[in-house]
Amino acid sequence: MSQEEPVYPVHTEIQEKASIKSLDQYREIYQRSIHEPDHFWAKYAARLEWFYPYTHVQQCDMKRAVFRWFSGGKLNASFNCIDRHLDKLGDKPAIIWEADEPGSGHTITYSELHEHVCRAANVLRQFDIKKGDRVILYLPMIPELAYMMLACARIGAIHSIVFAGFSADSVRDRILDCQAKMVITADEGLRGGKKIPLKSIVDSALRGVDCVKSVLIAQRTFAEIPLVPGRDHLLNQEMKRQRPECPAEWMDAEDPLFILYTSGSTGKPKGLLHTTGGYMTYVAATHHHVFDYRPGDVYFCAADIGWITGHSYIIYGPLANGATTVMFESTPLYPNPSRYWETIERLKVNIFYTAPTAIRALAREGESHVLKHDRSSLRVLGTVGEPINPEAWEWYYKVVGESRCALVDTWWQTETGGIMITPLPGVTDLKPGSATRPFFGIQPILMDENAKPITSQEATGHLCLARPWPGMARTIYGDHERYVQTYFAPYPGYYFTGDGCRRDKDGFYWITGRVDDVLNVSGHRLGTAEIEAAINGVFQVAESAVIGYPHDIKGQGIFAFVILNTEAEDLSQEDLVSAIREECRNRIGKLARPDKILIVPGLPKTRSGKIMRRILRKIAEGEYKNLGNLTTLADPDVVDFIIDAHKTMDRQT
Ligand code: 7RM
Repeated sequence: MSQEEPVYPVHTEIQEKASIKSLDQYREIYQRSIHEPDHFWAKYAARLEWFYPYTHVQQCDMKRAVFRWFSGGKLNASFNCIDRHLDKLGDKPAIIWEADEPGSGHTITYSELHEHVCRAANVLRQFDIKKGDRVILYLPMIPELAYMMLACARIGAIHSIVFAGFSADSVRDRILDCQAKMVITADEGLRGGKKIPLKSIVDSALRGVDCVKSVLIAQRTFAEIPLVPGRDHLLNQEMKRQRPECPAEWMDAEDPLFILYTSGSTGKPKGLLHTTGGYMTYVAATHHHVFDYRPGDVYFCAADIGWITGHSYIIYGPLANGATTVMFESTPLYPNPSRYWETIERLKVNIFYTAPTAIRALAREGESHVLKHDRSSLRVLGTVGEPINPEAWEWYYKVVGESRCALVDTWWQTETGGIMITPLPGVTDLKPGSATRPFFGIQPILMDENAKPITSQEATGHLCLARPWPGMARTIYGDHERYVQTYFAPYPGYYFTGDGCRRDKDGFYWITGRVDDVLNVSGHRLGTAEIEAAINGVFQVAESAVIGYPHDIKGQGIFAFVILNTEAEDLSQEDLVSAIREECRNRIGKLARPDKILIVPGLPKTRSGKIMRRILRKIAEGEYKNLGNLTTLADPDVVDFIIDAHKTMDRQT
């Protein structure tokens, strides 16, 4: 018996003015995008300004994992985000910087953005940054981050942004992996009233590193910071000295735009490489249709630019479309749980995009914080990063959106560059918890256990994509073989997403979560192997196994099962737990600290030594029976020991 889910129909007022106005129109365009992809994507590429035309729309081969879009064509991402809007939109706000203290930020018009980015680009040149050089940006959510991204793009340097919550070790790993020549940081970050010593973290990260020749420092708090002579320079002083003009480099469509690191199923993060023409075409098209962006709208994506969501939907997509984009430095709870709604009221935000984890955290605080503020400007709400549970969806839709806004649950990945499965505001009837239907040109396929595409409408399987799209990452920087192995080897001829998925009788897609060893904690990707490596770095630890378990706010919490060294049990349980959490924080970052740590005498392993995580996941959920077939375990008794330990832990907490 299939249970009837509630369906929320499209709002006619939104539909009337939307760029795509009906399901029939969507279907017609979708069919064309699949049958004549070159014609379809050429139309969207034409929305950008090109310095020189491309020769082929695409030269792609899913079997060999070779992808080229619009190659031969020349363009510049920074020019497309700024210069081409100057005639008509020079005085229009490009970025509204919403600083940590409510209302203390400022607005940057397109002309001002042009001036800042040109000066910043000239600073990069002054420090010998050339086309193709890698620049690490380790910055908080301040305008300088936007300036430096666009400045890199302007001169053809490749930026790699490292989220400002990552540790010195993580920064160092990324610097070394891409052999960065420059690091740009700030004296301190400021978030929710708390300071983060970014410059000092960079100093630690750079110990023993010789590829980095210079460090530029933006001043956010004007804290006293020591400068290394010859290496460190204050960004602001350097920008002042430069001319406010800088020609945009002609980049090939397939020249790299940026590298962004993300976690995979091994201990080493992958540097996904995105290129210029296809990426820009894709983020501009999706930003326009998915958010039903209309000229004059104030658009607010609350993500951090350190993640792909911020790259594509705070900076490149919105600015390519000449939008006003809000850059938010603070947190949903600072100074109180009204922050988003107060900001939306003050800035008259029309489109708001955030993560399910934030919605759950705010729903818990009660609706009074929302109702206090006028949200009548809102038209479209969005979510991204993880599956949204129907309860949180309904709260967002009804309480925040007053049941009159469209709600787009957008599924996509760092690898995809832009939104892939999503409702469209004027098109899609909504079912809470479903990302609904594919965007134009995207063909989802569900695979069965035998690696065969499932042809029936209703199905559950591993989510693959059957066709290339312009926004896809082209490689893993410095490790093309890993790119091929991770994404194209599991299902030859298809891109494998790493997600599980269900398709219902209406053709709606429901993402069920990762099927590999990647966790999604508050919408952030973390590899279990990365966390295990950090835990194993604690002297007393012999071995560990990390799994995700359902968590009310974070979506997934981190559960670590830890075996101790027999000769090293000289720490109290409490000290050991804090040592492990501290190590995770130091090696990766705060977000990698386990929520639960359980010391166990052994782990459930097969005779070949593979940890059976399925058993650990059940025990973590308090499911001690129905653990499945245990006969393949090397030592079945270990399961009872772990269950006993877990029972004791549950009694204590
Ligand atoms: C944009 C982003 C990607 C992983 C992906 C999924 C999960 C993202 C949704 C979602 C269900 C969604 N990039 N995911 N969006 N799951 N519904 N709307 O988050 O590279 O950091 O993560 O996130 O598992 O594979 S990411």
